[in-house]
Amino acid sequence: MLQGVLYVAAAAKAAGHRTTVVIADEHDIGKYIHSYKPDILGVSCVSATYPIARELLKSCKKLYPELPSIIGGHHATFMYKEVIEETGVDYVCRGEGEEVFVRLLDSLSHGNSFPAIPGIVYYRDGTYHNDEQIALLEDLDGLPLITRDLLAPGFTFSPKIVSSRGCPFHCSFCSISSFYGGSYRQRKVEAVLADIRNYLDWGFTQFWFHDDNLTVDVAWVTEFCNRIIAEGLKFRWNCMSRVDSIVRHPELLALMSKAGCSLCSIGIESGIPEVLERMHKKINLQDIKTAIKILDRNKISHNWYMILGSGDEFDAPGYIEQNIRFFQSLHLGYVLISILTPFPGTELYNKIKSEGRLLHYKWELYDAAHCVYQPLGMSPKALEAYLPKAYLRVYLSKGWRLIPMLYKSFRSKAMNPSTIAAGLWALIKTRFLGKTFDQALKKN
Ligand code: B12
Ligand code: SF4
Repeated sequence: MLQGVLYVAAAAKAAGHRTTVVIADEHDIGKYIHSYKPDILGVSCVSATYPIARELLKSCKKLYPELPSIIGGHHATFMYKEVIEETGVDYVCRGEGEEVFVRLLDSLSHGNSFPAIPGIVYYRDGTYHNDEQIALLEDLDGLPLITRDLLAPGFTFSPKIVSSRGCPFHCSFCSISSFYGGSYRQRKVEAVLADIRNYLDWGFTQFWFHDDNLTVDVAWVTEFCNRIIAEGLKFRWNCMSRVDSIVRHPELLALMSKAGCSLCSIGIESGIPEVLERMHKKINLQDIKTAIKILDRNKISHNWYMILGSGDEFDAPGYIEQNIRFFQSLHLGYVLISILTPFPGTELYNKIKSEGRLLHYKWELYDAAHCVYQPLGMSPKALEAYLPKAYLRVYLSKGWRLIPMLYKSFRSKAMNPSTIAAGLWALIKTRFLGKTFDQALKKN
């Protein structure tokens, strides 16, 4: 369940509206519309799942022409013109939806279907209205609590924590900085702890931080951890961090471990210094090795992201091999390997598009398992073929160390065996059974 839509639903509920969140496609949305009789249909997606959202919106427009609809998320924010044109959706939410969606509901309830709300885009009389800016919240402390009752019965609820939004870095393949206009905003420690206490009261003991980069503000994390320890709050938590923060602040990792952090997910992306430089990653190979030692020393499991491809002349077999060899050489935890994908809103997308090297707009293939651009030094298929090979080589290079690593992670609940099994099954379906990403996500 995408967290963003839950936040939007929670904000609408807090403003006095009735909301229900479901996971649906064009085939089963009808039954929810019949049961809940909504006044508006809100949809969320990323690029890879946009085709599901598109078919759903198109079929709803046909079957329920009077039902207004709105879509949000990163893909819709950057591709709003195409999205409106292809789906017939009434509104696109560009940016954060909590405030602007509630303002739209108010306008609709007063009979105004074409309000001037920056970020709520609609097409009328040959013009896109309200599309000049991406809506951002001024203050994250007013964020509502995500509660189980937002979901329709039968959907599983696992609470996530968002303590900040945005990131001060500008990695070329990531849409965070353009989505949040380069801003980084935090909630107060007390507000985050209040969410956590609520979830603990309901019996949850394990949380994922959905922050893009939890360790941006060392003072914030230090205060947060000290409060957890002082109040004796018992729970495990996982987060996303960066190599440079870990190396610069090893003492912070020791404190995070003491406060229950069991897993850090970190983007290494490449083992080639020039590629890291061009990605604006701002990390170096020595620091990667040091960060791993610090995490191991503090008994925090680690999960590393690796990207095959660079978008420039480093897209050649020799460099891909060099990249894989670097990952094989590391004393690693989990490794998640992606094919470089130019997502809308990123510097990479603009570059590849302006060079005429985007192969197509089959968004279901923008799943980081397919190559959707023309590499300079090899074929797209040859780059894709490295994905299963890289997985095998990187994991087999760990040999027997894989067994204690898996055992430790399962015991500490840093990794859930069923999530790993589902991930592997989706990988097998996309890579070896010829399924697209959205087909792989479906149960049958
Ligand atoms: C956590 C996360 C995941 C988790 C999701 C778990 C979950 N249950 O949500 C996992 C690991 C599963 C995941 C998977 C993937 N992810 Co991801 N993920 C994220 C991450 C880091 C946080 C998401 C989040 O909770 N954000 C916080 C919420 C509050 O923000 P939000 O979702 O944008 O929602 C706000 C607005 O967009 C808007 N909004 C959103 N929907 C709607 C709907 C309506 C009606 C309205 C009005 C407004 C609205 O209002 C919301 C509240 O402000 C984001 C980065 C980010 N900061 O968003 C990447 C991100 C969303 N993921 C991304 C990608 C590419 C993927 C994968 C395709 C990667 C892959 N190789 O498989 C898959 C796709 C999975 C899928 N089927 O959707 C990209 C999307 C880019 C794109 N254009 O597609 C992002 C932006 C990362 C990036 N830097 O590029 N992801
Ligand atoms: S990849 Fe991570 S560090 Fe880089 S801009 Fe995105 S969120 Fe920030």
